Parts: sequence; structure tokens; C-alpha cells
Amino acid sequence: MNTNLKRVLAAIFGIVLGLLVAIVFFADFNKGNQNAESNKTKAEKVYVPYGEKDEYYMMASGGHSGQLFVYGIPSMRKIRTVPVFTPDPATGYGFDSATKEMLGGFTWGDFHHPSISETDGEYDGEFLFANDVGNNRVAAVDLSTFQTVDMMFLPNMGGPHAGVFVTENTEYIALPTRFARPLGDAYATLDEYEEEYKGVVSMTTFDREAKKFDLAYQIVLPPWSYDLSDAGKKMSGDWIVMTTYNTEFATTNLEINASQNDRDYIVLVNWKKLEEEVAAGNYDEVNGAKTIDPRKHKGAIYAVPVAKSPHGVDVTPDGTRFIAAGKLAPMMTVFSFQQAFDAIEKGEFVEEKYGIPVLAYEDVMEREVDPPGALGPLHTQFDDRGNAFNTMFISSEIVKWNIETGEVIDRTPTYFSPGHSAATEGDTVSPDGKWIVALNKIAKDNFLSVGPSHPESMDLIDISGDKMEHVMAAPVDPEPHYAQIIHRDKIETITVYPKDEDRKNSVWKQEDTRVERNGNEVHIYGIAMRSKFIFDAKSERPDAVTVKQGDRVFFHMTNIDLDQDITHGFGINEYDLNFEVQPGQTNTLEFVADKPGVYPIYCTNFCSALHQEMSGYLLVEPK
Ligand code: K7E
Ligand code: CUA
Repeated sequence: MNTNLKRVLAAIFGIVLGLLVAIVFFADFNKGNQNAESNKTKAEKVYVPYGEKDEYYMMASGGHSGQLFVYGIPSMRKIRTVPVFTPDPATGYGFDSATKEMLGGFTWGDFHHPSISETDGEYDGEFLFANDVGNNRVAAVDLSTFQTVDMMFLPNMGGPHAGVFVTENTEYIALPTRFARPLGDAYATLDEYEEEYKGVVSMTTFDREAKKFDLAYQIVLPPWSYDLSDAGKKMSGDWIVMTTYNTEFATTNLEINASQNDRDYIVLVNWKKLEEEVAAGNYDEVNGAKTIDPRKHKGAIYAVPVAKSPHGVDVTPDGTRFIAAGKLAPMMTVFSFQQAFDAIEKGEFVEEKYGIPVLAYEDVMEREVDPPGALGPLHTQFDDRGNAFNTMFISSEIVKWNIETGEVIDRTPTYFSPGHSAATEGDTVSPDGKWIVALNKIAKDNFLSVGPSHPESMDLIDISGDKMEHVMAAPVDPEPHYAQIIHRDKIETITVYPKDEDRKNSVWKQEDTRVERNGNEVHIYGIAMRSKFIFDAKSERPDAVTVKQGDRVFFHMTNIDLDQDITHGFGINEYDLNFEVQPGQTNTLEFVADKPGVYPIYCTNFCSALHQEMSGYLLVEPK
């Protein structure tokens, strides 16, 4: 080949290569531009300018951390961790006397389902209820202070996983159990499972004035496992519905043995009727609880078959239907309350199980929704336009479909494996259809790596249009199972605890501070204020206390700084103790001074420029 030809070919090659590079460059540039454009719109949707606040609170359960996580929506910024079932050194929750007693000696909990108190089927923003699958407790968080104010241990339960959910006016906070156990802490071998083990539903009430739980009654059901349940609304307001699995009574290798039957059941309970039974004295007392047995109490408990091993059942905002999500059967089943009521009225049952009349599937089922390729439906949420949203654990997506027609409207991927999702005002009679947050079990490579175990992830999805739009993802500590999202206008917090001169153990004037000895009990009535502790104003050193080894010591501390956000901490060096008093609060720390020596006391919560000077001494005289 002559050099001229070579040059010509090289020139042509160069031009072609240049064009290719240009095309690729511009194509990429365009793609980048488009992404930048859509990223910009997404960013604008979640950006909350300084000085403004998020529109919603998201109250997410903290799973086996036993805590409540509070997030702002749409920014997805974490605002606070509220300790509920687990002691928290940072706030001294579980260290001061009141919260220590409330925790009942337990050091962990497994919180799955938050439920905000309701009035007329709307979140009223006063309290939030929490279930502890780990240690059979129910708790209430006061949403004016974001502090846990009451907790009750539930007898006869084996992990109240299938709650909490509240009835329309918070008449009841319901908690069905996950695992069957013999009643009253009795012993029975697993061979006696079918006869001796029971599935129990706890119906608790909450007195908002006294901020106290009460166990109204328990429903004793067959040893099926109950899964996430819901309360009826409006026309179905007197009812609760619960899914079951392991109706096979498997006692080992549940993975296989509890998935044998093609159908399990949805259990329908008329709580109003049972309330009347209990009021009429028709109950048995077991281990301190009033119990109702469907074999003795007719006309209030029914079952309807459902596709195998359902995980969740949710009542539509208008209260006309309940939707079961299949878990093992890849579909959502829509059931009609009216059809169920009609069948009950006519007395049309296919069989009876443990005294529970079973309705025919065809009689109650309205529609099966089976989007192709959508696998592992778990839970259902709603918008304001008649649509349902289902999380698909296995195919990692959210499916939006129309409740009336069953038509699938949209599908959007999640990153990855969502359990629940939470829609804004989603469990009320009027969801507002703005946002949905997918609560994913697996984050994989979404965030900076922190080693083999990753955080969970939450996807924020805009559901205000026909098409869902995935806007952003945020990491979250393990593990929010469920969350509720409430509009900020419904939450009214206080800024300081009101000054109450009659409050037990409180001291408001410096001259009233004192140390009282009663046998080997020493009570210190003290004040915490910027920037000192006063245990006894009359003493030469008001910020030092001397006790004897073996004394039982009570520090009753009142924070008299009635100013927003001036919280004082109270740590005792080497005594493994710390607690806090929020503005206007009185708290007590009780312990035995069993270690002789000199122990510095200091404020652990940065409160002023002289925070470092806010300290004192505990002197423990050797025996
Ligand atoms: Cu589905 Cu405990 Cu509500 Cu987790 S549960 S996902
Ligand atoms: Cu009080 Cu720091």
C-alpha cells in the first residue's frame, strides 16, 4: 500500500473515530443532562430549606432495638430515637426509678408495629402504641413529650406480633399472639400442642387521662399463628380481622410443615359483642386475665379461608373490604365485609373449627389480584383515590392497583425487599395520597459500606401522580418493620414540663433542697439548674452528698430551668449510673451505695457555657 493511500485511510479512520467519540460523548452528555434534570426535580421535592420543617412525622418501629425512630418526611432526616422497650443510657431511660420499674426488669424488646391513637378513624396525634414481640409487652408513647409513659406485661401470650392496631376511637388496642403456648405459664410438651397450646388475642384499653393501660379481656383461639391484623372502619368498625398461618399445628420445621395446607384462615371478631359478654360476666379467669373461648361464646368469632400463609390483612379506608396479602401465594385477595355479614346472617358455614364457624371462601371473596411476576406480597397501604399499594418482598417492588377493578396501574422497583410500606395518613379513613415509604429489609450496596452487615433502607416514593416516582433512599438502623406517617399539624408537643408544686418529690426553691435520712435510706431532694446541682442549699458544700456504704440512696432531682431544650444529665462516675431531667421534670435515681470511696457527679447533657462546671461529689464512707 502506498503512503498516500495509507494517509487517506488513516484520515478516514480518524474522522470516523472522532465522530464515534462525539456521538458517544453527546449521548452520554444528554443522558447526564436528563438525569441531572430529574435529579434536580427530585432533590427539590425533598429539600427542606433551613428554617422550615418537614410536613410529616414518620414514626418507625425500631424492631429488635426496642426503640421508636422518628423521621421527617419528605427530607428523610432522622429526628430522634425514643427508647421504648430497651434501656437507653443517653437519656437514662431505664436508669431512673420510674422508667426502670416500667421496663419490668427486661433489657430488650422487639417492636414491630406502631399505632397512633385514633378519633373517628383519624390519627389524633396524642399517643403512639407499641408491641413487644420479644417480651410480651405493650407500651404507650405520649406524643406531647415523645416519652414512653406506660407499659403493660401481657400474660398468656407468646409474642404479640400481630398488633398493635387500634379501633376507630381507640376503644381497644389489640394484640394477637404469634406463637401458641400453654395458658398461664403452664408446662405441656409439644406432643400436647393441639390440645394444650393456645393462640391468644389481648384486647387492651388505654385511659388517656391517667395514661394507663388495662387488659380488658383475652380471646383464646386455637394454636394457630396469628399475623398482622387490622381493625375495621365505619361499617366494619365493630370488627377486627386477623390472618393466620400454621393452621397445620406444626411443632417443628415450620418452614415446610406450616406450609402444607393450601388455605389458612382470616379470623373475624366482633369486639363489641365480646365486650358485652365480658360486661355480663361471661368469661373465665386465667392467670389474672378475663378470657373468652369461641367454643362457649357464639356469634362473635368467624373464619374465612384464605390463600396459604398470608402475612398481612388490611382494611380499606372506607371500611368495606379487607385485603389479605399472600406471602406464599403470589396474590392479594379482596374480601367484602358486606358479603361476610350476609353469609353470617344466613348462617351459611362450610364447617366449624374449634367452635369457630367457617364461611365459604367464594361467599366472602370479591376478587383475586395477581400481577404477573409480582412475588411475595406482604402488606397493603392506600391512597385517597381508591388505590392499594402492595409491597412485594421477593420481586422487590411496590404494585399499585385499583381496589374496585383490580386493575394494576403501576409498579416501581424498591431497593430492596420491602416488608411494610407506610403511606402518609395511610391507616386512617382518609389517607392523603402524597408519599409512600418502602421499608426495606436489605440495603446491599446502597450506602457507604460499614462491613458485612448493612443498614436497612427506606425508599421515599411520590404517589401523588398516576405513576409512582422513586425519589430517594435513606439508611435506617435495624429494623423498622412498620411505620405510620402523620401530618405535623396533628402533633402538639410541649416545650417544658409544667411547674407543679404538688408533684411528688419535686423541689422548686433552692431553700427547700435537703438531704433526709431514714434508717439506711437517704433521700436527696435536689435541684438541677444552669450550671449547678443543689442537693442541700444550707450545707457548706451544697453540691456534695455524704452517705454510708450500704445506704439506699434516692436522688430526687427537679430541673427548674423552665426553658426550651435545657435538659440536665446526671452521671455518677464509676457507679454505672446516668439519668436526665428535662426542663421542668422531676426524676428519681435509686441505688445502693455499695462501693465506698469518692465519686464525681456531673451533668452529662451539654446545657450551658458552664456545663463543665456543673458537677459535684458523692462521698461514700466505708463501713
Ligand atoms: Cu411484616 Cu412484623 Cu409487620 Cu416485619 S412484619 S415486615
Ligand atoms: Cu446541665 Cu450540662
